[in-house]
Amino acid sequence: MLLGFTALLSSCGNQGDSKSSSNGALSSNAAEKVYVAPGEHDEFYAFMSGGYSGNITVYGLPSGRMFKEIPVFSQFPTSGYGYSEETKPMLNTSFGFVPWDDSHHPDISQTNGELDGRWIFINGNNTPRIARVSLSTFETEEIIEIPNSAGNHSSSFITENTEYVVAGTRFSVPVPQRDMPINEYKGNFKGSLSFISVAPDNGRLNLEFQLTMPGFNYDLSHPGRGKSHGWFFFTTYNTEEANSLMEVNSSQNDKDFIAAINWKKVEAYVKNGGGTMMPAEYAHNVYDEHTHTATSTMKKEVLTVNPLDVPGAVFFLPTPKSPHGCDVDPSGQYIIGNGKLSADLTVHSFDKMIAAIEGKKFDGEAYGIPILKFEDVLAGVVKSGGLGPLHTEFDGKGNAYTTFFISSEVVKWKLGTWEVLDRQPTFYSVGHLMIPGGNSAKPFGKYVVAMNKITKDRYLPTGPEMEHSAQIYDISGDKMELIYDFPTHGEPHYAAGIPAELLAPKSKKIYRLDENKHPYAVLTPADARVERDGNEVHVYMSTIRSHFTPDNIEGVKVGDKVYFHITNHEQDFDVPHGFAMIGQNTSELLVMPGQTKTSLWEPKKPGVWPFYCTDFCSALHQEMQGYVRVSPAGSNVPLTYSLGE
Ligand code: K7E
Ligand code: CUA
Repeated sequence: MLLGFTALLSSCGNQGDSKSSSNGALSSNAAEKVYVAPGEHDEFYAFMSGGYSGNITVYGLPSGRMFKEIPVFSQFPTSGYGYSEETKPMLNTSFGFVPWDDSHHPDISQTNGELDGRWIFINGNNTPRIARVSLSTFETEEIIEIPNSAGNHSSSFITENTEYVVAGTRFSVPVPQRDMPINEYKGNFKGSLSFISVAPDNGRLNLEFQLTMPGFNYDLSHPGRGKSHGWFFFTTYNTEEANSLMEVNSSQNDKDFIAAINWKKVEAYVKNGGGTMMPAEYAHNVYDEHTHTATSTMKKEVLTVNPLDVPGAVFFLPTPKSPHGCDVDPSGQYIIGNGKLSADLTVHSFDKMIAAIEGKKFDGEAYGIPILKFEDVLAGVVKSGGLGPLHTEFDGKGNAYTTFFISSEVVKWKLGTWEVLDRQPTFYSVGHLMIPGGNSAKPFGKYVVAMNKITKDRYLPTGPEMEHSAQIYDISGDKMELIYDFPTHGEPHYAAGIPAELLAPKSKKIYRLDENKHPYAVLTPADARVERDGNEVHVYMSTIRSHFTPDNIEGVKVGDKVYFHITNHEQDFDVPHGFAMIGQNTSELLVMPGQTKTSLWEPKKPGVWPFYCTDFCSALHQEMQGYVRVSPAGSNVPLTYSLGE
């Protein structure tokens, strides 16, 4: 398949020549470049954040075909995630059940700075959370809430061996939270930067420590890599610490900062007993693949670190002007601040930063944290002529690509010489962009995907709101070439891409029935049964093409809580069964082969009520159905069920 694809590409010849695609006319070469023939597979997976959908959507590149939506922070009736008894605990927080979030930045796990395809992490921005999703099952396996945080935006970025997933707060808040006047923000609110360790064997998350920083807004972040491994960089804005009329008051300073954090130093300090344990309340939710069930634990304390207690660990790099994106090149040498109110890009040098720190050349301090001199750390300025730079990615060939929201374009420039090599319009108002592996030491610089905020006339109108558009540019030549345009779902702020060959071979096909440790599983249809426990009725139900066992149940009464525990006995790839009950106040369930899932039904009315399989599983799928007889409360109809005799 790959060979055929390469042949297709090399037959295209003269990419990037005079034919501009800005007039919307795609050359036949462009069509060939994105064409993935029926039955053929894409070259890359692209995981797009869902923004206000709270989830992740999975696409193929270059075809732009959508493969799946992975529910993460939002209830998802398509699969029953967040509705089934097993998955409800995933959405538990210290605020109770929160069935939605705003997810922005997916990041794939790395080993030695390269994508390893084990997990993908994503942040919940609104009710601060970090999720870990398995890239073999494509299921959300873990969600940890972040205390002392609000607007969990400079998240979720991982260090080069997945030692930590890092989560910074956008909004500074009182730490600990308390009732106080808002206009006493300045000097009193704090910004916490959280370091969550990832267990190398099973990925389990643990909030190791939080740095309690001055009360700025921490917008975005990226890890150091290579020579700068051990450091983490965060853009800040609102160093004015304004609390109202922000669009004016937080843009007064000519320069804000990039905060450079030597996390290895902080880690060593903590390992030697440093830091202050403080009370906190945050949920830690873990999904077990063998019981097919999530548990939620409420944590009670968190280790906080005052940056002033770890000398030499935290510095500020002046950066114009309310920077948004904070990106680090594949070598780890260059740290790029995208000043969203500036026309130029500021590139800092890691080597110069270290030299300035060693020479103790400071330009004052902010709340005791040394500020380095702008000129001492500056590597160069990209004078692009664009407006509103937001985010930068890298192709691994010495080039960087920056999005400009206001001038609506992607600009390609050269690391080291800072010269602009190319620019292409986006349609319209681009936010992030993504090159597979573009946030690692080893990018796969063949395509860049621009994620646009405004769609307007790109597709047939669908009422007042249009889905956001993404655009694929071929970047294998000297000039970028727009080759495709496709709609996305929710608001993909950022995305993470990975070569298909790193994921597809280990994608899970089934769950093994003989490894099913769900307490309500029925491992053979002969064990199917119905049991009453007070007003709770537990239905131990099996499904196999094309039958529910049991399929008729009598003796259920109004006021009962009926739990349908459904085990899918299939052991074939891609044969889920569904379950839906008339009048249930949750969604249907989709149960994967070998899995057990539970749906709660509280019957309201006497009668004979049907249930059925929602997934067209065989020629006799329409026969996959059954009835529950519901009698009035207090009736003495005995509990009986049919096993298909
Ligand atoms: Cu939309 Cu990364 Cu949340 Cu910029 S962020 S666009
Ligand atoms: Cu099972 Cu349709």
